[in-house]
Amino acid sequence: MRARATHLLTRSLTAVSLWWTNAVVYQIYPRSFADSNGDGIGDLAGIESKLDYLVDLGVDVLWLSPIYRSPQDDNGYDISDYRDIDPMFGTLADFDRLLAAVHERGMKLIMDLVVNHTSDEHPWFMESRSSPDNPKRDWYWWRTGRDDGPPNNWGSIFSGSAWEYDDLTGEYYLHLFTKKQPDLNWENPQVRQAVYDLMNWWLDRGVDGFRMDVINLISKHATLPDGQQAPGELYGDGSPYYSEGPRVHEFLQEMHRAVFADRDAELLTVGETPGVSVEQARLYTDRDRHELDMVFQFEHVELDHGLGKWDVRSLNLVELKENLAKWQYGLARVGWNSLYWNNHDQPRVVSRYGDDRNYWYESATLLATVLHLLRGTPYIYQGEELGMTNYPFASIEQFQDVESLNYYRQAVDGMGLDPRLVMSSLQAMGRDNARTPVQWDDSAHAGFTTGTPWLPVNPNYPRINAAAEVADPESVFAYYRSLIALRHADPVVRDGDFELLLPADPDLFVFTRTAEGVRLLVAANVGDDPVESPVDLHGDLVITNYREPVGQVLRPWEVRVHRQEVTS
Ligand code: TEU
Ligand code: CA
Repeated sequence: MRARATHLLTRSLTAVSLWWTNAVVYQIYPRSFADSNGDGIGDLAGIESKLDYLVDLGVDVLWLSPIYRSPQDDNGYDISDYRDIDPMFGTLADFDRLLAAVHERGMKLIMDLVVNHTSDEHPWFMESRSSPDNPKRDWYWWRTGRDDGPPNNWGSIFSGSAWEYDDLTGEYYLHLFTKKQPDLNWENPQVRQAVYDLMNWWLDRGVDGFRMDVINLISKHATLPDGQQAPGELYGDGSPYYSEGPRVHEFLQEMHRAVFADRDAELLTVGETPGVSVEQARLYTDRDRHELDMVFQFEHVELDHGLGKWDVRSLNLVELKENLAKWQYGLARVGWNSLYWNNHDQPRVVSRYGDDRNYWYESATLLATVLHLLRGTPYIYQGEELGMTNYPFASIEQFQDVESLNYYRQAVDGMGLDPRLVMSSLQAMGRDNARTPVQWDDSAHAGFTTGTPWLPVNPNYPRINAAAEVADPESVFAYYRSLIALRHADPVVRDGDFELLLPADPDLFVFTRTAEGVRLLVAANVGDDPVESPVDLHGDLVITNYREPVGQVLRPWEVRVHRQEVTS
């Protein structure tokens, strides 16, 4: 009897203290969300004007992509002042007003913490580069060259070398991303303390936590050795020496002590950890290690990568099911999953893994259902709840994202690839697909701005827009609202044990969630042909994306969730 009582107590403590296990997070990319002053760029006042829309959707937490002062080389992921708002978004007073309005509505707000690197226009870097004996020289990774070239062969994640020569002092500095994003040296305790101070500054201001940008890259192997360089490759792969580095867990536990341990507010931390494995994710999210609440892993959004992001191949459903199940089983007892298809770096999932031409509504809602019925915390990216699609890019001139432009130059000019081939990769996978303005209504520029949007609005906005969908009980928006309500109402959605059925079936994604004598059966037909379900589809129909079920047949992109009593 005692064991059960302890178990129930633990579960109830879990339910209370880990509020975010039952929450849905909504990511806002501010520059593309809503423009209040007609300059064509989204801003804080624009966000504030849409809070009631988000309350109607039912989300619990808002994650804002960076709004700090920035030269915008990487759309704000290059920060030059962590304690100020970039004027294009507004002021600190605007932020305080937005935060109060979010809290008044019972929602929380987390900031995007980018501390693997700063902007090269941050005062810290300006001082560091000024002379080799500047007190902040060691706040970044400076090295002398080798054989008239960079200190090692690492390539930047955004193409080119990961090193930039600075003729002011005749040395190179490390930048895993653009040359305007120099990497901070986390080996230096002064750097770590400066980061903890700015985190405390924002928490003292009332924010409810952080999404932490590439937080698994902050610990480098201090000797910075060359990486493997395949024949024909322009650069070596340094990731074994900067990803999941030797001190990353030490740093995160130190951060927890310095920033979170003594706070009784209900906070949320989610680390963006490209390349992380399930085993490593358990270390990051194990409650007993006091590091992070959850992490974003990337395996399920790299299943269509061939030799890399730009070598696009079609998705294999069996691989997807196997991968999602691995993460469900892997974090079932220790840690917690984040659940996402979309963000500001990924193409729109209805275009990528769905069918945005022939089964737009059905595939958008099927993908939403299979994700939101998994165990973990779902993240909705702005416009995903409307079924927004990739943009029909036709020429390189239409792209704005530095990652895409750098890749195009390196591929075409540096490697002599066919521009048409490179363009097809960018059209499928370019980050600008996720960054076109949110489509609010069918007025000019979809109601995003009264000016000229910084990036064109998708021409399908007359059909796909919030005004039309909020009013339509059979819209993608209405479906997302029902999924969120289901998560809030049904404890089995949060707690239920996951089991994958029919793992080898090439068309059906079928799994169950079981807890407290109840089983939810999720059955999805991921394709264009009707399929007779080999699993008996019985029990109360909880949610579905077709009007009426037809026996045991799942029609194209049909998904059903049945509730069953568990007798055994
Ligand atoms: O992205 C980190 C990351 O893994 C990128 O390589 C991203 O996944 C890639 O663009 C996908 O092809 C984070 C931010 O989310 C991204 O917007 C920033 O550009 C990057 O870090 C640098 O801050
Ligand atoms: Ca604006």
